[in-house]
Amino acid sequence: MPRNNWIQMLGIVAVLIVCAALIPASAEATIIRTGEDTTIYHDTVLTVDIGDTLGSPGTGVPVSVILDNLTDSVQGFQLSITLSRPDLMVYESDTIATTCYECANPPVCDEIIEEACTLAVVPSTTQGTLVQQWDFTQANTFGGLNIRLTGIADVDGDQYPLPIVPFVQGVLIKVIGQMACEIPDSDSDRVVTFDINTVGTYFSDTKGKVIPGNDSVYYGMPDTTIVNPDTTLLFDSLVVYERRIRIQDGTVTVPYSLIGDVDHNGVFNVFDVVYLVSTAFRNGAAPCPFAVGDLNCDGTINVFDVVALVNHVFRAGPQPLPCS
Ligand SMILES: [Ca+2]
Ligand SMILES: [Ca+2]
Ligand SMILES: [Ca+2]
Repeated sequence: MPRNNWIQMLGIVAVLIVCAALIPASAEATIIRTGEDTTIYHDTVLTVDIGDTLGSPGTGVPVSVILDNLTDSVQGFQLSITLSRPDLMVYESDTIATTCYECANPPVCDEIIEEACTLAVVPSTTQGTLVQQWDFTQANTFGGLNIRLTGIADVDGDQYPLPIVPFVQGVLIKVIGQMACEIPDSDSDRVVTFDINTVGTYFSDTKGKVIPGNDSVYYGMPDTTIVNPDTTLLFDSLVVYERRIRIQDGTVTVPYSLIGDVDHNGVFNVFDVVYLVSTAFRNGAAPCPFAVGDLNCDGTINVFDVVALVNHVFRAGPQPLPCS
């Protein structure tokens, strides 16, 4: 080969080396998909958990709805719940005239419309909850078994109170379960289920958008293997992350009664005697169920039942037993 050709060749090689140095390494990376399977992972952005509590006959038991919002600020909510056992839990709701709030342009609630309406209101409390300061919260019932819990942080537009910011876990609202009185111990199925309906359950952010919104699904490619550094990226599969709300239903279980423990606190003491004296001599309300106060099993509550209870509480007499 002539000398000039050598110089020419060396020049070309030098230019190639310079060019290679100028090209970013990533420009040469190739992406190889080795699998076609699509894996769907659920990325929980908010959880609602009603939890499990005990409710003695005749009592009002606070049922807490626990909220854990992981990504979005919560400015409003609606929970639709169905109760499973009208024989164990009844809502003595009050019908009241009140103000209802509607979203003007759903799904973006840039304006809230106020209107007069009549509601059957279920006992509930926001005391000590995340929504204690909210402008509007309410629990309503439709036919006793279906209840709806609603709340809007700021109705009057004064930017107060602030929404529930992410990572603040706590009680959203407490609905008071009104336990039936006559739940005899012979009833073996003693569980009321609080079943949250996904249709009719919403959480909204500060712009009135539903959480999670339409932009809720995103795609990712984990399981990445770098086969040849800076050149080839290998993906096993396409992975889809779906943002979602996780909902945990709750229960209220009716504990079995102790005959004579008329206030259902698990111990026999002077307060049970006072309760029973009130029933026997002062037209006070009968215990729930009636049988826990009828210690001698004669179908009435009178001085003999009080004597039997006093005998057990103060004189180490035998513990009253269920009627056989
Ligand atoms: Ca306000
Ligand atoms: Ca007691
Ligand atoms: Ca009796």
